[in-house]
Amino acid sequence: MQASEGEQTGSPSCLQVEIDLGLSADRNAMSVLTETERQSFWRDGHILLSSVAATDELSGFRPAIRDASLKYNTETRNLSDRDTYGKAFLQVMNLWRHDPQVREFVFTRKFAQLAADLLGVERVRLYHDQALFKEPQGGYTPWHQDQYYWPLDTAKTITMWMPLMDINEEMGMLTFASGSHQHGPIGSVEISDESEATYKRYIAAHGFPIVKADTMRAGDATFHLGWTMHCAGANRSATLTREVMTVIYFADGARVTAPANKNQEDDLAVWLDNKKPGEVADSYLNPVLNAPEIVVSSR
Ligand SMILES: O=C(O)CCC(=O)C(=O)O
Repeated sequence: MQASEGEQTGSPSCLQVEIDLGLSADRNAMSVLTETERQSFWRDGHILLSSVAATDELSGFRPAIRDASLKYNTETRNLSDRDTYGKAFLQVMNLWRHDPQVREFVFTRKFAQLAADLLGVERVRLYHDQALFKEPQGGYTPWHQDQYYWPLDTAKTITMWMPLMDINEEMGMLTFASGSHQHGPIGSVEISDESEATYKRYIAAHGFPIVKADTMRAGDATFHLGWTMHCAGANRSATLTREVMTVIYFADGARVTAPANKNQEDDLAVWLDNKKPGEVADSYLNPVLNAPEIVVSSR
């Protein structure tokens, strides 16, 4: 994301909230956010929270996530043979279905409760998880809006983006156009050179502040809404892979919409078990993750 990084205006600091949730602490529901934090999230469309996972416990999950993403990765081309999206990261999804330890991580109730508290809803469901490993010298992640991909009738969708290692700006920091979610769907374009150009133009025209952290510790996390425009820089490290795990949630009760594009058709089949438009998105692939007991039904 060289061009775009050049465009970024200094580094306005993300709102940083000091909380230590710790993976092994009480998994019962608890509200840890203030109204001010929730309001800033809805104003900006994103928030950075410190120590969402305790470092020592996260380090226990890191090898499982790394091993599973290597095992299930299907990208075999050299970086130089890939398009812009392909260069951005190795993307391996729904690892919770393959590995019990990764499932424990993805099903961490506190992550889901934070997502629910930020959205201001009682319960959230899983859309999918994804490991996003940006290889050494991996390319930038073009500007985009996630919800372009999601056939859901709610804007109450949220991604938790958590580095599994300490990262700095040189390794591909997630970068937000603050307030851009308030404009809803713009451009209807998938992640690509075209989305980079389209959203960059739009962001410049509307003067959204560009916000990213300089550094993040392992276990810190950002949360962003589905319509928040965002991108990430290239990984300029010659040796280090940027290891990030994400979990996407949506408000319980959301219904499936008729797919608006081919990507939504694919998402409907793969992440929502081909529910029909109008049906509640509550398939076995979409358990409620902040309930006292997480129920995963089989098909
Ligand atoms: O990790 C990245 O480079 C981009 C992540 C992203 O776009 C997302 O999680 O929505």
